[in-house]
Amino acid sequence: MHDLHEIDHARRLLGSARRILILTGAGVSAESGVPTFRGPDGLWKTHRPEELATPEAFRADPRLVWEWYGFRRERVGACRPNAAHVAIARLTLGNEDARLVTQNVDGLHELALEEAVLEEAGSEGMSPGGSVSRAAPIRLHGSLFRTRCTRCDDRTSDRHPVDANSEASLPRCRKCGALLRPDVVWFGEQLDPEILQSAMGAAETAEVCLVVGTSGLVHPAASLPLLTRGSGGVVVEVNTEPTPLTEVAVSSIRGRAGQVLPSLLAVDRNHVVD
Ligand code: BV8
Ligand code: ZN
Repeated sequence: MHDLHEIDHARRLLGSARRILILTGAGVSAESGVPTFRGPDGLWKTHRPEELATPEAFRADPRLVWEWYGFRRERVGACRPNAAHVAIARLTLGNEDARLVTQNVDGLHELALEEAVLEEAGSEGMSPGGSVSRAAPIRLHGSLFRTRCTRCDDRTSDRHPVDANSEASLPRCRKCGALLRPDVVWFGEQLDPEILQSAMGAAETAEVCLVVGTSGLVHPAASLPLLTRGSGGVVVEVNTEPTPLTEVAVSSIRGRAGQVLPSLLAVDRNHVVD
C-alpha cells in the first residue's frame, strides 16, 4: 500500500507549485505493456538495449538493428496510454507552466495528449485552456515512429511495419534512396541541442520536478532533476524501486505510475492551501 503520508506531502508540493517539470522514463509505459530497458523483458533476443541502440551496431548490422526497431514498433503499436499518461496530459493541458520531458520513444504521451484535447474540446465544446503545443512532450531521445536519412538527413514520420529480412528490404529514403535509420538518439550520440536546451530551461525554472518511472542512469536526462534542485526547486519521485535520484528527492513514492499519478496530479488548484 502506498505511503499515504508521502503522497499527501507530494500532492501539497505539486498543488502549490505553478512551474512543474515532469520527467518520464520507460516505467511510465510499463503498465501499457511496453517493455522497460532494465526490466525483466528489457532484453531482446540476447542483446542489451545499450548494445543495439548505438551507431556502431547500426554500421555493423543495420538489418539486426532494424529488426529490433521493427519488433518494438509492432509491440508498442499495440499499446495504449495508461492512467499515468492521461493524468500527465491533463495536467500539462490545464497548466501551461507544466512541461513534460520524456526519454521515451513510444509515442504514448502524444497519444494521451491527443485524446485529452478531444475530451476537453468535447466536454466544453471549446479549445483547451493551456496551449496544446506547450503541453506536447519534449522528446529527448526521438521517436520509434520517425525515420532519418543516413545521407540527406531527411526526417519523416513512419509507422509502417519494418521488413528486415535482408539489407535490400530495409527502409530507404524517399528523396535520395539511401538507407534510413530510426530517428532516435543512440548511445554515444549528442542530443539535439535545441531540445536539450529547452529541457534544461524547464528544469532550471521548475519549482517541482516530478520524476516518474526512470532508473536515472542515462545522461544527460538524469541530470535534469539536479538542475531543478540546484536552482532552488524540489524533486518528487514516483517509482516501484529506489533509484540514484531517490536521495535528491524530498518525496519518493514507491508505487506504480498508473496507480499513483491519477490521485497525485488530481490537485484542484483553487483549493490548495499555500
Ligand atoms: C550523450 C533512444 C554526448 C534509443 C536512448 C555521464 C555519465 C555517465 C555516462 C554518460 C554521461 N554522459 C553521457 C554518457 C553516456 C550515455 C549514458 O548515459 N550511458 C549510461 C548507460 C551510463 N549517454 C549518452 O550516450 C547520451 N549521449 O551524452 O552524448 C556524449 C556522448 C558520449 C560520451 C559523452 C558525452 C545519449 C543517451 C540516449 C540514448 N538513447 N533511447 C532507443 O530507445 O532505442 S536511452 C533509453 O534508455 C531510454 O530513452 C531511456 O533514456 C533509457 C532507459 O532508461 P529508463 O527510461 O529509465 O528505463 P529503465 O528500464 O532503465 O528503468 C525503468 C524504471 O522504471 C526503473 O527504475 C523501474 O523501477 C521503474 N518502473 C518499472 N515499472 C514501473 C516503474 N516505475 C513506476 N511505475 C511502474 N509501473
Ligand atoms: Zn536521403
